[in-house]
Amino acid sequence: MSYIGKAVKRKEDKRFLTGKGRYTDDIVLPNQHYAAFVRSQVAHAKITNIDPSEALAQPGVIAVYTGEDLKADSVGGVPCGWQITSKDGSVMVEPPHPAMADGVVRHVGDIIAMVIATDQNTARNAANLVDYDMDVLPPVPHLEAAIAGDNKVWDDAPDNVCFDWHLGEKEPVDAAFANAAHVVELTVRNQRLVPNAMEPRCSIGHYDVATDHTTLYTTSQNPHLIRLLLGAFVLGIPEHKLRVVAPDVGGGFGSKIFHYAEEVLVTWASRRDQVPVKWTATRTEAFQSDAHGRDHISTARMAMDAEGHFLGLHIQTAANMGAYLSTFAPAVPTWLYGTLAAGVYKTPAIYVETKAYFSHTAPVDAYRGAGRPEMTYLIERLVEQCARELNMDRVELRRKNMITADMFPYQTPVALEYDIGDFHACLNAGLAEADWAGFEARRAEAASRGKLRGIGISTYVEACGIAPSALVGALGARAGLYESATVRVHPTGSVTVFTGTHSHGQGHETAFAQLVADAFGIDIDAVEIDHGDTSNSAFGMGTYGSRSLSVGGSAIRKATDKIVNKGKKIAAHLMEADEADIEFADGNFTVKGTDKSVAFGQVALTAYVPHNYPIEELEPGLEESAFYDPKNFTFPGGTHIIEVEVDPDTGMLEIIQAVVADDVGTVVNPMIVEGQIHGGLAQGIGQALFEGAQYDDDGQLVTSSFMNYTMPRAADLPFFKAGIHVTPCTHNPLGAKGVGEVGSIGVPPAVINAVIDALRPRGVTDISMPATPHKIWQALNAAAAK
Ligand code: MCN
Repeated sequence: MSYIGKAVKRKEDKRFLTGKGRYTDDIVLPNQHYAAFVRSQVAHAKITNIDPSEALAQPGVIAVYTGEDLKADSVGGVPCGWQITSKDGSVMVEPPHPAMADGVVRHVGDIIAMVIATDQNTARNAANLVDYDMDVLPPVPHLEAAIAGDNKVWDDAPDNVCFDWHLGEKEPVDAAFANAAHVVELTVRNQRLVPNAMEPRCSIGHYDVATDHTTLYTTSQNPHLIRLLLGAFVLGIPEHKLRVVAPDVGGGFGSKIFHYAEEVLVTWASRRDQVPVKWTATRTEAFQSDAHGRDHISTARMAMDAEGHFLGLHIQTAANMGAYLSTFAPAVPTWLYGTLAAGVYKTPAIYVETKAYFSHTAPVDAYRGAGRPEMTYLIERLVEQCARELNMDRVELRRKNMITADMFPYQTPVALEYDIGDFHACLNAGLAEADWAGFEARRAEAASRGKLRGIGISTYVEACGIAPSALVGALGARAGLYESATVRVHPTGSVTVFTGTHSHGQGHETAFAQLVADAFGIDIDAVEIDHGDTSNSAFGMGTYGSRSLSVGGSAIRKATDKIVNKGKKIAAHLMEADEADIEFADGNFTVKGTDKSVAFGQVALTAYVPHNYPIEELEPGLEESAFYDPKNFTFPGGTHIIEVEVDPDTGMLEIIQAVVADDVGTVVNPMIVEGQIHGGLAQGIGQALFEGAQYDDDGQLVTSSFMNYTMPRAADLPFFKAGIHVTPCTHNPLGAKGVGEVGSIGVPPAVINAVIDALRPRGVTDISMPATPHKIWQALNAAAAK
């Protein structure tokens, strides 16, 4: 029986659903101490004095540390993992990022001091007793202020500009605009979001003086990378003396990829005080110090001929980086964004410019989709606007400009080569499922009840499965992006797989087990997936960019292939046959054309009990490792259609229908794939209708709790219809593309296009995210007043 394509129930859910998950916060080490941080309440200030005496006098407090102590111990800053080169050839401005403030605080939540105490309450209470004086300085509280440049964040960045990057060729785009019959322009904001995993970040540093080994338990999506950065760049601990463990992590959504100051501080303090030191974020700390997502303002201009064929596209974006450069932040508004400017269209000339700015706000980095939602939102809003201004049917305009199935592999003008896809098939499937043709009747029926009904579409492609090391290296990545796997077949035929990816909700313990059970023809319960501990897996680049199946799964496939090849040698020996005549299928090694066969389990036992075994030719044991570095990204794509109904008296909005027709390549587990799409959809709808982080003009984060930052709730979300159209990826052995982010990428423009479609009869032609009931109500009233 093949396990590929089967909706196997998730193995990991037993422990999660019975409350038996083991999260970092569940870990209690002997003599564990606790850290609490004194965080800046203002956006920008010079610290003139810190007086820890009252905090230090509290029973149970063993230390209070500041940036001075880090400096005295030569602790390195938190490094950035990606370097961007500007148009003029200069490298980005890369300011220092001390783990605790070096005398100046640069955003609300920046760390001023750390208290270590015997229990959590004592540490938190004592943190409130650390006295400090500050000279408050003028802040750069948001992107607009950063662009205006009246105040600055870093002396090295006089106009607050971190880099000024471009992609594509300007001349052909200028020529396209010179020859255009129509030009349509649109400016949109992709608002700042707070990732908000249910489980806040948590880290425990543990230095063992007896062995001189240091362990960091942490809520990370990529423990190996944390070990590399923390060991080599920040604390100077050799990798063989440093172990990073990321057990059950809870939600990540990107926010737990990055190397955070708190990880540095608990590890450093544990080594210094020789006690385990634990910190768990409060929700407010999470709002203030988790890396945020998005925060772009973009203008896009499309040049078209008289029939609406796209001739040229020019995109200019301002991106907020926050006060410091988080681990992958510079990659987000550049290579993860600009490279998708073609979308699903044949636009022949594209030029993308991105200026990144510093501001006195929390650092911004990858959040589910990272760069791809921003670009998809921009293009799909612009295409909709093109259809409106040219008075053309919005589906027909898309069809006319869409890359056709016979054009793959398709080289875009913005660096990427899409290997395969069928955008028209997804479009047709989506339209049929959504009964697009019947919509006007539904609109009329809603109108008869006094409601405004709208339908919106987005057709998208994204690049994930990051990525070829050679390519990302050329683009500025300071790490490779391969993946590793070790497959250990035990003597009795059961299997443990060590992977460098990390599962925090994506179901790898099931889907990867399906791959292995399928490869060996064994029961899925005989396979266990181990992840998240640098002591176990050879190396790994973790989980993000929807890479785990296509890259990590492919590494597993390479390793299982090696095992099967070795198994053939053992089987040939056991059956006294020529190795070339051995075939392997359904768990049995067979001599071609005969009924002679040995089972996988027998071969495993023979490998470990090597009596009568050709020791000279074959090592005992049955374990193989493999590294897989992909040749290209994978390119999921599809069509998302959202239908909404608005109550014009209140602005309240209901999503009536959500249809997604996605192509994620060969599907390993359709139930997990649907779950991933649903999760992404929830976050996409959250961005479109509810969420948004706001700093006021003083740089205060006014949305710093669930009282004022609206998360989507189950009742806000529709049931959805998912159709899958498969074009298998051409360059990985599984044919799989990524699925983890498609919902958050394709959905926001479909929602906003639907909202505008609903409100257009009342004269509303634009609305920004999040389209809250209040904003909708205001837009309707403003249009009525015109
Ligand atoms: N899968 C499949 N067939 C495919 C593609 C994927 O069966 N053709 C399965 C995979 O085997 C895996 C899951 O779907 O079990 C997701 O695979 P993939 O698309 O490779 O994505 P990753 O596992 O690398 O997950 C990362 C992605 C990202 S980038 C974010 S952000 C995100 C997401 O996954 N964060 C999540 N999904 C999340 N889900 C949960 N519950 N929590 C998060 O923090």
